[in-house]
Amino acid sequence: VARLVLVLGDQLTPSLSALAEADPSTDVVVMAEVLGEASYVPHHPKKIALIFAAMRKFAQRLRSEGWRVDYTVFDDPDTTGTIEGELMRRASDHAAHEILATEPGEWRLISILEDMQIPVQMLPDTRFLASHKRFEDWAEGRKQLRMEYFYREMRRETGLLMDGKDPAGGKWNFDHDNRKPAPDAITFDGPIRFEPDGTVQQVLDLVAQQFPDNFGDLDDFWFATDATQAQQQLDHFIKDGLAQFGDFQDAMLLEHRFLYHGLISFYMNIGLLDPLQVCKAAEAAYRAGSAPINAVEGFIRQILGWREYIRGIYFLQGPEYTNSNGLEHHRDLPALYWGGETKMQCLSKAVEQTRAEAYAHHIQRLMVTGNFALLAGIDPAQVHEWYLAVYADAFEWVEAPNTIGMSQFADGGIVASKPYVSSGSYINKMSNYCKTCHYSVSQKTGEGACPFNLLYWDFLMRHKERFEGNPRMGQMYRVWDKMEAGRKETVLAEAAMFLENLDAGRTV
Ligand code: FAD
Ligand code: DLZ
Ligand code: SF4
Repeated sequence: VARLVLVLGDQLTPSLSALAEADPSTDVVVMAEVLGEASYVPHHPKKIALIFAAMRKFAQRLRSEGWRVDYTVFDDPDTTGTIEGELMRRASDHAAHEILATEPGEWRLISILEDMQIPVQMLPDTRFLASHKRFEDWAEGRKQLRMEYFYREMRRETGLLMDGKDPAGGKWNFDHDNRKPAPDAITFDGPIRFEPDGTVQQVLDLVAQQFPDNFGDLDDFWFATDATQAQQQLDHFIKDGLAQFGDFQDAMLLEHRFLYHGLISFYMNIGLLDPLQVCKAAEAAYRAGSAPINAVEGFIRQILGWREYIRGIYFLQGPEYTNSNGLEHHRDLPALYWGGETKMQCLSKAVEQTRAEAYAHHIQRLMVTGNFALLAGIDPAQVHEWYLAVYADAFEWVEAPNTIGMSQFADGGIVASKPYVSSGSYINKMSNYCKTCHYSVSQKTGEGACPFNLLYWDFLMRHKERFEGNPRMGQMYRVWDKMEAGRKETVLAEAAMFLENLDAGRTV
């Protein structure tokens, strides 16, 4: 009797646990492009296209390897429109009474599978370096879940960048050498732009027709849509970008959307690249002398450390995590996040490139769009839905702890030990945005003052009780204390005026 094997749009890995458990001679793979998954947030059209195109190619690959794949295209006239509906339909076609699945990366889908009429055998997702049990064991009994300590254990366990018992280069973390301001010239050309083939073009036509109103441009689609192409992008980055990754990982430039970033999160997240192989490729570059330790350690830390840690937090915290609102922020997400006009150059550019590419790099997400949302007191659930919608690499297990936790501090400090807030000076230091901005970053108050400068103090004052005692923030409260009373009043009044304009939908 056939069993069904569910393969989701972000599970496109030949060694997927559900496939490994199944028998190609009797079991049937179920893959489905469905409205349910394509509309739980208004995904960027490029994200939908990436997933559908990669799903179609993965199904072809499975078929060529001897699997029977029952594949639902989005416009199938008989579609039920949901994963559970399609599983039931296929179960009745094949008289199947068992489903094999690999645990989805979202509580919503896990609970749907758990509630199915047909028994679902949910297998662990083994495409990660730390299992749930491994992370739980690490977290057990700790007062604070600091990524750095988890990362060191992962280094020891995997042997990545280890010289015997010691970390390669003599230190666990080389961040001290990283994070330089933007350079004048960029020598890495970013993503390989894969020309759409027949399959991709069909998907692009479909997405254009079915999702005409979603935020985001579909034209100029360059993503890799199979494992071979994804590997080419990785090789390209390791060869030409990695060496400078560390130095400029926090830099932002008007003219360069990609700088020295890997552009591989989407591929790892949907299963086209294996994170351990990515780390090994980076380590090989270090061992061969083609990339320095500060770059390679920094890069491996993002994947072996942050990516695994973030996933651990998502599953440790449970389904309610996305409702966290520890700072009680309730302002609606302003229209500028969806491309509404703004005079703030940094936000305008970050949103513009997000609309064009379904990509922004970490510091744009954290210190521009995230920082502004946090300073302005935006409802973290709305911020979370925005990030989940607009980035091609966004799946809840990785997006939510980054947004709710790291960026919005809404989880009360599980992921971040202090809120990632800054005035305009940080953005000015790391980018060239301010040079051509309507606002003046050096101006603290008055007509034309950078809004980040006002909102920064407003945030600190709103949450004085909570943060004044934080050792890493106390110094900023001392600066405020020393400020002249009249000036304090002006700052807070101007911040209030700015927020009033924002709420009223005026262009700010
Ligand atoms: P690089 O800069 O080249 O970094 C290499 C790899 O490290 C990335 O591909 C990624 O897999 C990993 N990585 C780096 N930082 C993180 C992190 N904080 N968490 C997890 N992995 C990390 N990343 C996602 O994959 N999906 C998301 O939905 C997502 N949402 C985010 C939301 C916010 C508010 C913030 C601040 C960060 C978010 N990130 C997310 C993390 C990070 O911004 C992206 O992983 C990175 O920008 C992807 O681009 P890249 O491949 O060029 O990365
Ligand atoms: C994101 C996404 C989209 C847009 N569409 C589909 C789809 O049609 N079919 C599918 O199987 N998966 C899709 N996905 C990915 C799922 O939403 C993802 O598996 C869950 O969010 C869990 O990470
Ligand atoms: Fe952003 Fe302020 Fe700089 Fe303008 S001046 S780009 S608003 S930080």
